[in-house]
Amino acid sequence: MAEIKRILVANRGEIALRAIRTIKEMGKEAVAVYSTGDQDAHYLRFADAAICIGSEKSADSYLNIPAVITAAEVSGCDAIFPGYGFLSENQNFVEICQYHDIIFIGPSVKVMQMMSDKSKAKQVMAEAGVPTIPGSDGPVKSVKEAKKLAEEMGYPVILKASAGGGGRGMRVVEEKSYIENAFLACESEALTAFGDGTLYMEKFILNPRHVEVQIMGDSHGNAIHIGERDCSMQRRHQKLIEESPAILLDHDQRKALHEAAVRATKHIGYENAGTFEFLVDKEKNYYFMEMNTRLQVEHCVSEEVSGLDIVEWMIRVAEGEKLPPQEDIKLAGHAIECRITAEDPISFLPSPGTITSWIAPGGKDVRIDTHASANYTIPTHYDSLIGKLIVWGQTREKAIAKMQRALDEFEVSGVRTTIDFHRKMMRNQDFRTNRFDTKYLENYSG
Ligand code: MV4
Repeated sequence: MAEIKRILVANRGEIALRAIRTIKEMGKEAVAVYSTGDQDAHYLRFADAAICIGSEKSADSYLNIPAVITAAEVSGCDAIFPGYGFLSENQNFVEICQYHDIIFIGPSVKVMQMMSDKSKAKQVMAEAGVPTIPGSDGPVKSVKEAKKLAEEMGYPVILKASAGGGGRGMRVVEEKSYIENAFLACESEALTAFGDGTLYMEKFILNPRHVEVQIMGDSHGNAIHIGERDCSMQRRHQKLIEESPAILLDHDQRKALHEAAVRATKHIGYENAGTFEFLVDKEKNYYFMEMNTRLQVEHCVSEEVSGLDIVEWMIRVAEGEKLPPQEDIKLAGHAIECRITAEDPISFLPSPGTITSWIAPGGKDVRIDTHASANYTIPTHYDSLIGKLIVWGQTREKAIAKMQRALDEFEVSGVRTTIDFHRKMMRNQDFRTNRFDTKYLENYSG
């Protein structure tokens, strides 16, 4: 048990603010870091100290390991909170933290490494008795091998880069005549993008749903789940709407999914917060897809249905505390999150600029996680997420009604935002009646 007193928040924007809030509530000190692009961000004032770590280019600041470590050292931090993106899944960074006696608030290098190799991760999950998508047993090493396997499995198949993930480095192959070109192109793209051309193959699941389970493990070997999230409403691998629970699952399917995720967490000795991503097919079969070894943007919907503060538990686990037992995690009601980005609500093209007015919704069970406000200029160097609107209701219908009401109150001028997209979606019959999958927004035109 090592009490953490001062935490460096190695991130920016809404997630930096989200972490600072919990750190302060825990009676600890928060040290923010910022790039020159974020020097006017108002959340920096909420931290106990703020240190400039470089220019607005991420590589010079938020991804600059020596700058981040130096900031932690000079400010006397005993731990680093990584958030999502940036250094959150950088194994080298975790090792360097260790070397400097700084606690990395996240999983061990060992499990990060295991899960970052997507082909290896699948094999480990199969070992743990978690269903995986039918496909190659490990990497596919040649065109010849790919042809033979695809023939046996039947088309369509999907080739995936072992070093990829999150939709990067994939190729769907519809039939035999495309396999050779697809394999060679996918291999060379993977080599360029990740420095590793290793590929594996799976049966291509048509129009799946994306369901993920929030898990946590502690240093005493305990593992719990905090329910699941449906993240099928996405566009070009960018999630737009997330909700918990995933209503497509019945009680028994949900229970089996949760148990598989907890089994997997224990099997790999996972410590801290993580997410197991699953594909769910038409017959409601679920298959492990990949694991995210970090806090995710959409963790808030799990917080709203469980009442837990996941960031608080990440810190407590890093201090060596035991997690509460599964029986104490009571999931209730329905939570929905709409991601608000500075993008055109129809084309989804970035809409940079200054927010001239910002009227945010409120009321019971309405949560807004944002670093934006009136007069805020959105820096162009980072992603376009300017906030998350999260609501809770006793039922999905009530949550949708609340989200609709909250979105109708939300007024942002100066930049275009996805608020209008979400307004339409809350009224969309397919969304309301749960008739959508991960392909839905590809064919959607408003
Ligand atoms: C698949 C698939 C269908 N079949 N694998 C996309 C993200 C990456 N984690 C894996 N992805 C997919 N893998 C098999 N065997 C379809 C996708 C996929 C997808 C998955 C989840 C959410 C949105 C998606 C959008 C397109 C493709």
